[in-house]
Amino acid sequence: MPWRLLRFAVSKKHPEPRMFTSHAKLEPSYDVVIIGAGGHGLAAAYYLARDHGITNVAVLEKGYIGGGNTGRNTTIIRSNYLTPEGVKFYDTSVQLWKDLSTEFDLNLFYSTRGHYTLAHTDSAMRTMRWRAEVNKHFGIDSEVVDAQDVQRASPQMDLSCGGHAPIMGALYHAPGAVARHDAVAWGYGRGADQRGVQIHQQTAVKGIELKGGKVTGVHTSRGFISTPKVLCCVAGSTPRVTDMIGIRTPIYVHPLQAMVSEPMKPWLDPILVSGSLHIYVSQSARGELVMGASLDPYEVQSTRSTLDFVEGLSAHMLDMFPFLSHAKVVRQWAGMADMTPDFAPIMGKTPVEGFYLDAGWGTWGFKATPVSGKSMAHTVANDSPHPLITGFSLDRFRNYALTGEKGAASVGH
Ligand code: PYC
Repeated sequence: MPWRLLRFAVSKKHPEPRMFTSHAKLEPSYDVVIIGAGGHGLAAAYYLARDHGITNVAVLEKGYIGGGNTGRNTTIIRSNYLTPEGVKFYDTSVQLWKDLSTEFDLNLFYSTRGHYTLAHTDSAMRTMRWRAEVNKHFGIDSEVVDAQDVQRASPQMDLSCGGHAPIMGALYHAPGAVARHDAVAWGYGRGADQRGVQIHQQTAVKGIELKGGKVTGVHTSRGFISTPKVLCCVAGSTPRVTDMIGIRTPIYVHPLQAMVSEPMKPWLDPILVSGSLHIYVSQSARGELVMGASLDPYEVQSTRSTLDFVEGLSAHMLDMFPFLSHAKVVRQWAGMADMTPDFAPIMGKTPVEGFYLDAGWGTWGFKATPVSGKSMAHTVANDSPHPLITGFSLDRFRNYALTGEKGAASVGH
């Protein structure tokens, strides 16, 4: 390393600015406590401060910021959903995503690539047409394309997929994008911190205090905090928190695994998804193929990853791209997906006054980070659900009014 650079790096005159402040202690009370410093919790804190002037907020994180599903997903952003509720919600998110790097003055590597959901059967083609029609109705750029269009977008692909699952066509969604996931947590965290929000890492929630059916405080590993409002944004740990106050949700938790290849020269421009081959793949800015598959087929609250997963996903990747047979896998990991029966999230108020839920993000939470933060901040500040999330309320399960989004899930289930 050149001496001049080293001297600069070790000089006390040029300290590296921290992304956010480390607070030595918790305050005795806050206006709002947010559980979970992933993208959703930090985004809600940011918009509470920026849009509603509520800054006496603590974000509590039992680990480190962005260490849960925010840092464990495959970073796909899209709005080609199936229900009107889903399409409007995720389209708002895509619009917010586009300006975030400028707003944070932090490069999120937001990269619009185009997103192909491949169809290998007649029934998949029918679902793609259905999605395309709903999308167009709401002004979203989606269309059904044929197999030759897919081949032009990805000339390296074996369209017969090893002969098991020939590609018939795809839903093409031009706005489909990827972004750098950990930077999203840092951007929201820094923005919230600059506006007075306190972020407390290594602070686990042990219990929630209720009086007369209302939230009055939170017991943490570092002491008690009083607060009238708690927002829970903990993805796969949701049942642990809702159990603390006796709220029942239909959430079930399955691991979702992912892996990356060694870096390669850029060759894969679009994002490709196949529900039949259980693949989604994109190439990151540093050249790695970022790949994922279906949920693990059993309920378990764990982030261990398995050889079985690498073997299964690699086999399907080779069906599509046989030339990758010598490519190395360099990392694998897992997140905990909080699944709902209708594949839509659970957002809003709950039967406990002052307890708000942002959950049920299953395998689709990263892309919703900006809009979930904005709409949950509105909901908490006004104690009333934001209009974009009324289709995602917890009581839809009691009222048999589901928001069936399964046909738009990228992952085969
Ligand atoms: O919903 O786009 C998605 C997705 C990608 C990977 C898992 N889910």
